[in-house]
Amino acid sequence: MIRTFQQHQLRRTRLLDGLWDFATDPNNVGLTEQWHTQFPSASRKLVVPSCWNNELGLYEYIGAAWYRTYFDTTQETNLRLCFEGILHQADVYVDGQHIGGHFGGYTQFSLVLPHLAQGKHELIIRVDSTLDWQTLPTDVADWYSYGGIIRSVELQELPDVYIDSLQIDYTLSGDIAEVQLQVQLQSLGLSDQSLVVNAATEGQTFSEATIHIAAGQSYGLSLHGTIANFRRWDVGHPELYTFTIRAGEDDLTDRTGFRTVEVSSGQILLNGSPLYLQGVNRHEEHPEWGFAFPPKLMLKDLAILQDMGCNIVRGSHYPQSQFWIDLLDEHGMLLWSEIPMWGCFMSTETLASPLFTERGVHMLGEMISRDYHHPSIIFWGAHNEIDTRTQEALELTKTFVSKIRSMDASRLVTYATMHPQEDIVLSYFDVIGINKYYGWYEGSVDGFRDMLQDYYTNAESQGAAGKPVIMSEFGAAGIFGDAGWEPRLFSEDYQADVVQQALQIFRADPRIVGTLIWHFADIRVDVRSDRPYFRDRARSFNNKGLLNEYRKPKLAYRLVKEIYRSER
Ligand code: ADA
Repeated sequence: MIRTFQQHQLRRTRLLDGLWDFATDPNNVGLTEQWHTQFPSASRKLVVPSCWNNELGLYEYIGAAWYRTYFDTTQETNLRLCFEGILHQADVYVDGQHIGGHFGGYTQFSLVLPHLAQGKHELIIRVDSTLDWQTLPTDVADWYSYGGIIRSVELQELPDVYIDSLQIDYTLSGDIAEVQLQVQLQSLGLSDQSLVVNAATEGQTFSEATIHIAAGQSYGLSLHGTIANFRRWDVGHPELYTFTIRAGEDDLTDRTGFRTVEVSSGQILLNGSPLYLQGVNRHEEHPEWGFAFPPKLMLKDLAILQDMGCNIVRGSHYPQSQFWIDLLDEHGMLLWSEIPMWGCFMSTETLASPLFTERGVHMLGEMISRDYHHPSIIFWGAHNEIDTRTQEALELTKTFVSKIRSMDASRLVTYATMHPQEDIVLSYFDVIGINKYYGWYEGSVDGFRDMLQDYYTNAESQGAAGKPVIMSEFGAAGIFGDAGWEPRLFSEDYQADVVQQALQIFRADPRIVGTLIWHFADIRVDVRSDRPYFRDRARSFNNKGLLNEYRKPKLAYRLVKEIYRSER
């Protein structure tokens, strides 16, 4: 996996990233012609990870495509293939056999191949980037429909008993952290085994266990430890603890930071102190790389966020790379993480679809289990801009929020509403995010004042008064370099005016605990002729970035930096 730290010392891992064979399949003949056993000869090479839409001739391609590579095993081995992100449907074949599939482009999955014979193996993946009304996102999304293997592919050699998962939980009291490590082991062996499982962090050893695991079975155990005088993770104070589990011949290292997040008297408290959140929304996207965003640029994006004076970023609108979240952990920057809910604002049909709900619940599960340990994440976002005035949205909200709370009670649950004045789901959340675009889609910036008043009235009528409010999206488009003497629509001046005035209103309202400007940088948008949406997106970009797509600052960036770095 591409992380900022090493996860295994004992388990052998290797990345399969590099040049793969690649063939598009616009008419979907690959399944009938069995391309998984006979890869088409008319293929080309493509780098993994990448998005195919960044290649010549494939800019507009949405549909199926096939990828192939090879790997060797020097002896009979148990293998685990880990896929960090494939947009959107993946079907995996090894040596002609279908070994598994996965839907959902922004969460990782893995497949285990027990006792794979020694030799050269062929790995073929059918990827389908087609979206529709029941997918997350739907086929209407305000970002580019990239397809491909967007994140790394890793091959791991597993011993007969391996560590399947680790969950680190803790309770803090005074300067003592009580830590519980839940370890799930899996046997692939043909005979029972006894082995020692132990854990350590920073030289401190935890309780140790000798376990007996039956052939082919799984085994769960928990190890405990106490850390005295622990260091708290906080904004700008990225104190992290690295835990290493050893189980027989296998190991796993993961990392967390100790901190508390709660809501009290209309405030968000981090480690007991009120937080005022200053940030932006950020897509993990770049015109040259699409969603296969390189680590080098992540470091630069982070430096820009710090320069601007941000303490939070919203991972709009999907789980972002683990490398990015590792960096946020390491720099004391907060994160709002969510699943790709986009395109459900026009009708409730999608919200009522059982398949859509099931996919959403599954993605929430995958996001939370992948990212459970990151101290930077303080919010799980359940959905974005669905029609939260409706019964369908209410039912979906209940299902999503209970899924989130069943998996993680240590973080706050939020969402982004575009109907704050009539919203009926407020009471299910800890924090309310409001997306509104006065000064752009609706009237003048002053409209924010009446909207907020109406929201507070609505919240009161639903027993949700006093919940902390974040302005989770607001902004205006400004084309980079278009400046003048007057703030015309689409100019840098107009955008800067809207953002500045809006921030003044929000910062003066004590019920608002944070602002997330839409958006960090301009992003590419899908405006193909068969897609009637977003025809107002000049240059085929959402131009509401404070930076352009190549991270050059606009006027609004400089003003926001001044505001975010000043006292409220
Ligand atoms: C919405 C949406 C964003 C973006 C924005 C805009 O609030 O959540 O993804 O599309 O509007 O620019 O209109």
